Parts: sequence; C-alpha cells; structure tokens
Amino acid sequence: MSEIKLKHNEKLDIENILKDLDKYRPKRRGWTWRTPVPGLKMGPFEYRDCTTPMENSIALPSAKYFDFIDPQGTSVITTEIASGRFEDDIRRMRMAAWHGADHIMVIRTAGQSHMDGLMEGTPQGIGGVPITRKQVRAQRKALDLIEEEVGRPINYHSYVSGVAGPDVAVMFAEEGINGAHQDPQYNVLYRNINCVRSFVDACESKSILAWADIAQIDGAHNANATAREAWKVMPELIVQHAINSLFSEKVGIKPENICLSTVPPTAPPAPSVFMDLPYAVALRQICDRYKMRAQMNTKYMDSSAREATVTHVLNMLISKLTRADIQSTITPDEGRNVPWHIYNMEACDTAKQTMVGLDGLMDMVELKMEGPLGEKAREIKERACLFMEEILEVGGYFKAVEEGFFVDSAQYPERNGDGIARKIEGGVGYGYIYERDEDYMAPVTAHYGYNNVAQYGGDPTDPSSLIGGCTFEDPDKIVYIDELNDEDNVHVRMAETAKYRLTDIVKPEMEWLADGIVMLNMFIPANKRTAEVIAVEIGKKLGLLDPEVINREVMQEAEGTRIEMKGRVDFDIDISKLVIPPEPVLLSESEIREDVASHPLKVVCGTVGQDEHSVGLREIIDIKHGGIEKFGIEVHYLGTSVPVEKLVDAAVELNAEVILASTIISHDNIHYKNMKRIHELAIEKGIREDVIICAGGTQVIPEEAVKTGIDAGFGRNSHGIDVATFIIEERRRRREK
Ligand code: Z98
Repeated sequence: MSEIKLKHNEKLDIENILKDLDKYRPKRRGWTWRTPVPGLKMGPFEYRDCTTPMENSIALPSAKYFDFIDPQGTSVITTEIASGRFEDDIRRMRMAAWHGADHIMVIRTAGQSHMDGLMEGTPQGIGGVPITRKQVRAQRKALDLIEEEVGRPINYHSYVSGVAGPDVAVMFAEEGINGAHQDPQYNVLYRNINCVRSFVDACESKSILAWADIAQIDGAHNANATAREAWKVMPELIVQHAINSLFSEKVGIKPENICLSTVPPTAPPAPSVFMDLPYAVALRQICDRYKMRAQMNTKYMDSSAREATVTHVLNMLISKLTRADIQSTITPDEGRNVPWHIYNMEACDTAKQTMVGLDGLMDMVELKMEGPLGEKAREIKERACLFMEEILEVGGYFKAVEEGFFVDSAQYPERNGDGIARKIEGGVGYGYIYERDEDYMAPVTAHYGYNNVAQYGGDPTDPSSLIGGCTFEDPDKIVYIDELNDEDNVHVRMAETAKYRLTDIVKPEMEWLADGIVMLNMFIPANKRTAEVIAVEIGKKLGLLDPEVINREVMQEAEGTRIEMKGRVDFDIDISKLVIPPEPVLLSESEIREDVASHPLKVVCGTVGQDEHSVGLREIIDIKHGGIEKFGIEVHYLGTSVPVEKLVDAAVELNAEVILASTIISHDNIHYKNMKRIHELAIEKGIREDVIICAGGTQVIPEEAVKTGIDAGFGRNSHGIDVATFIIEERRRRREK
C-alpha cells in the first residue's frame, strides 16, 4: 500500500487517495472525544474548558494579537458537508479540520433512504453524496491522513436510517465510520417507512453500531424543524429522545455513545433564550446519562449569514450554560441552503470563537433554578411524562403514530390534529418482515437475536468462528465494488477538471473544483424587487453567467437594498503568466521590541517640502495607530512642510539613526526629488553611512524610491510594522558588515 503523507503547502492528491482503495483498511474504529486539559496555558492565558491543542490549524483572525494561539474548546465540533461530489467534499474536509472540525458529517443524496440496498461507485448526488463503500472508504482514508496532519482524531459520520439501515450499518462498521444517525422514528415519521420494519431493522443496526463503537445520534431535531410552531413540540422532543435512547441502550449501545440531537427550538425575534434554556435544562435533567449533540436551529432563519450566525452563537450560549458534548454548526451552510466551502469554515470558526470566548463561564455564573427557569423546566418534563403515559394508554408507539400523536403543532396535551399519522400496515417496506425459520442460521458477529449456530456445531457467543470469521474479523472477505456506472463516476468528473488540478490554471470555486462561482456583495439604492432585477442586470454586464440573487435585505424601503448575488465566470487565470511579488516577511512585534530595548533607536521625521499632509506619517509613527512608537522607538516629529535641510540637520543634532520623510504631493515628481536631496545632503554632512533614510507616501513606488539613493520607500497600505521591520533588519545588516 502506498504510504502517503500530506504536506501543508500541497493540495490533497485525490487520485492518490483513490489508488489501491480495494486494499485500504481503516486505521481504527470507534468514536473519539476531545481530551480536556484543565488549566491549559497558551500564550498569555490560562483556560478552564479547553482540550489538547492541535498540532496544525488555522487560528482565529485575531490570534495574531496573541502569539497565534489556537485553543480548542471541549465540545467536538461538527461540520456537515453536502456538495454532492465526494472528491470535492474531501478537500473541504481538510479545510474544515484545519478550522477545528473533528466531526465530519457527510449528508447523503436525496432519496437514498428509500433504496433497499447498498449503492455502489461514486455517482454525483443531490444535496449530498450517495453513500457507497467506495466513497466512504476514500473519505475515511483521506481523513486518516488529515487527522495525522492536524494532530487530532477526526470522527467521520453519515446516516444509518432508511430501508437499507442494517446493510449500511454493516458497511460502516467494516469501513471504520465513527458516528451515525440511527433512529427508527425518523424512518416512520419523515420517510414513511413501515414502522414495524423500521424498529426490527433498528435492532440489527444498533447491535452493529454497538459492536463498532459508533456514536449514535437520534432524529428528534427533525420534529423541531418540521412542526408548524416548533417551540410547541418541546414535550414531544423529549419523548422522541427517550424512546430512541432507551431502545438503543437495551439493544446494547453504551450510554456514552448515545447522543441526543437536541435543538434550541426558537430563534430571535422570539425571546429565544428565555424559552430555549428551560427546555435544554429539562432535557439534560431527564436524559442525564446520554451525550448531548447540540444541533442548531435550522427552522427559523432566512438567507442572511449574519442572522444565522447570531442564532448560532445564541444556540452555543445555551450549550455552554447547560452541556454540549458535540456542537453542530449547520445553520450558515446547509440551513441556508448555500453549501459552500467558505460557510463550513465560517461556521467552524464561529463555534470555536464562541466556545473559547465563553471559556470558564460556568465557574462564574450559576443557573437560577428558583423562578421561571426551574418552573418551566419542570412543566416541560411533566408534559413529556404525560405524553409518554398516553402513548402507553392508546396501546403503544405504533398506535400513537397511527393516531397522529407526533409533530402536532400544539403544545401537548393540547392538540391541533395536524400531526404526522402513519399506518401500522402501510408505508415503504411494509410486508417484508418474516419470522426466522427453524433452521435459520447466521454465523456473523453482532447480529441481533438468536443466531442458531449451535445446531450446526458453532459457538453462540462467537458465531462467526464457524466460518473462520465474518467480514468484521476478516476484512479480506469484504466484496469491494469499484464502479457500476461508466458515465457517472469520479474518474469521469476528474478527467473533466484535470486541467485545474494538474496545471497552473485556476478558476474560482464555491463547492466544486473549477465551478467558477463567485459571490458579489452590493448596495442598490432601490426597493427590494427593483434592486434584485438591477443586480442581475449588473451581473450580466460584468459578464457573469447565471447571475442569481441569493440574499436580499431591505436597508430602507425607498433608500435601498443590500444584495448578495452569485454567478459564474467562464474564464480562468494562468498563474504562470502572473508576476507574484513575494510576500513581505515581517518581524514579530516582540522581536522588534527586544531589538529596540537592546539597541535604543532614535528617528527624526516630518512631512517634507511644501506638504501639509500629516495623516499618513502619523499612522506610521503614532502609538494609537499601531505606529513605530509602540516598539519603544524614540520619535522626533518635526511637523509638516519641513525643509529637507532641516530634517537632515535634526538628524545630525539628535544623533538619530533614521530619517523618515513623508511626501504625499507628487507633482513634477517632487516626492522623488526630495528623497534624492535628503540622500545628497546626508552625504554632504558626512552622515550617510550612519543614517537610514526612508520615505513614504501614497504615490511612492518602493522600487523608484530606492533609485533616488535612499534606503527604502513605502507606498499605499504600509504600516508601522513594515517600517519598523525594515529599520531593524537594515540596522542588523549594517552591524554585521
Ligand atoms: C443533522 N442536519 O442531524 P436521509 N436519519 C436521521 C436524520 O436526522 C437524518 C437522516 C437520517 C441534520 C441532518 N437529518 C438532517 C435520524 C437527517 C438523513 O437520507 O436524508 O433520509 O437521511 O445533522
């Protein structure tokens, strides 16, 4: 098997991942939690709720102010990936892992729930990928490499619900999948799969999940997403959680692998925390031995990423005030139906930022259980218990479903009569439950119920030994199918995009390699409807293909509308034809400070000639703007319209090591003429060797500036740290001479 190791600065080689897949075996089985490190010290801080740091990651943008630390909170962070092309999902997984995701949930293609067997190959999906052995194996293989690269285990996850649940569960156990949704109620309510079939299948599926140490997530959050008035289904949500969790435990899944998919049911403008917190408390009290997977609210949102992000943060406040072992980040991407790379990363960053920002919160605040919180939590639990009792009264779960108990939009015990009703004798897969024959025999591991191997000389506690091990013990027995469709597979798709992987040609992308999609943000001074039409027109004039508005928000009915628009470009860019200047390497602030402390540094500066502009220079020198004063540099500012002679004389008098001239006006190249004059005067006065001369201004081109004889020029967008870095390095060069 080829040994692959990822290099940080090289793209993932998908072709290499696909090579020898038939022989690939996953590195490990089972779910992994983060390891808490109470009192973790990172940079200047000490953390209370953080975990083992990653070896490689992308820190939050503001980490640059704190030694680039990247602390990781205690909750596992989920990102959901739904682009429909598994080869592009793999690249997104790597980016997400670098941004702190350690639970990668792969959404499956629409309709797979109703397929009564495994799918094979790598066809393209809709809203997710067809979950097949090949794509699962390739993605687990890629994640095995990615987790080595980032230095943290990554849990890979998909769905075991649906008509082919047990088949999928077996495949997941064989392929080292770490987490799975499995909840027969989901089949019954949302996929109209026969209830008896769903529960029988669930026994088998759950036995297998238990054997493979796969963490199980339930489907209760779907009631919240489906109900008309979602905050009213809180009692039912608890009932659904309880049914699936106890069922799973009885089949053999250990409680720490049973995760409840819990959602804060409301979102602003509802008084969301006031309503969601009692629910979260009630659920954690009643189901205290299980893990909490905090799903985000996906129902009450529009296409504004900003709004979704605030809801996301409020949801995490609830997580922090109560408990979330796994924190999902679905809203800004799948929830808004914009499944783009950047939104996965943004949501992971939002989760990381919020969780780290709330570090230690519960050591300082306490939930006040007397008053509305305790009262409401108790009321929700009472309603849930009454709901469960009524299920028993009407003859059990199947009868209750038949009578439309679930996803009714009234708060139990009230009912609106709009619940989802399913017939016990009906639905997909009805009539396919058979009793096992007398001579039935199942020499396989983790099978639910009796296996009957004894009558054939086998050991009931180790049934597969009868055949020398089943696929769980002997993976060589797995039948690996590569592709079934010659036209719809990864190789065909990758051949089409080969140019963009194998050459220097680049196209922008949002979800698939070279999809060419770009997003534009604009403000249009017109009402919403008109603004949308104008935006599309602008898109066409810009040469975009398929311009389409993806978000619109009224700033004021008449004054204007904020528009987000997507479109495709039909050109590409050849990197080999570009001149890419090397990125300036800046010294760290602490290094500059240390250098100045050990070798004090004096600077004289001013705006030269007939130039009254002082803003630019002040930006470079003032401590308030992050200028060079903040490094301990002694700055003598001579003012504006300073004659160049005066600047050089001041350098002589003060024995300054640096002359800094600001020169904004550029008529008749006066800015370069002044630079040349300063250089010449310094020679005349015999100090040129002892002084570093720099000049800056918006019209200064650094290469032209040095041609005048000075040491460095600084143009537009220069900052104090650029100037300080140059001075320190130039001093070092001169010292070494
Ligand atoms: C989540 N964003 O949970 P098909 N089984 C259960 C589910 O909840 C789901 C599926 C299967 C959500 C994802 N949930 C929505 C219990 C889906 C999916 O193939 O779509 O029917 O299965 O993170």
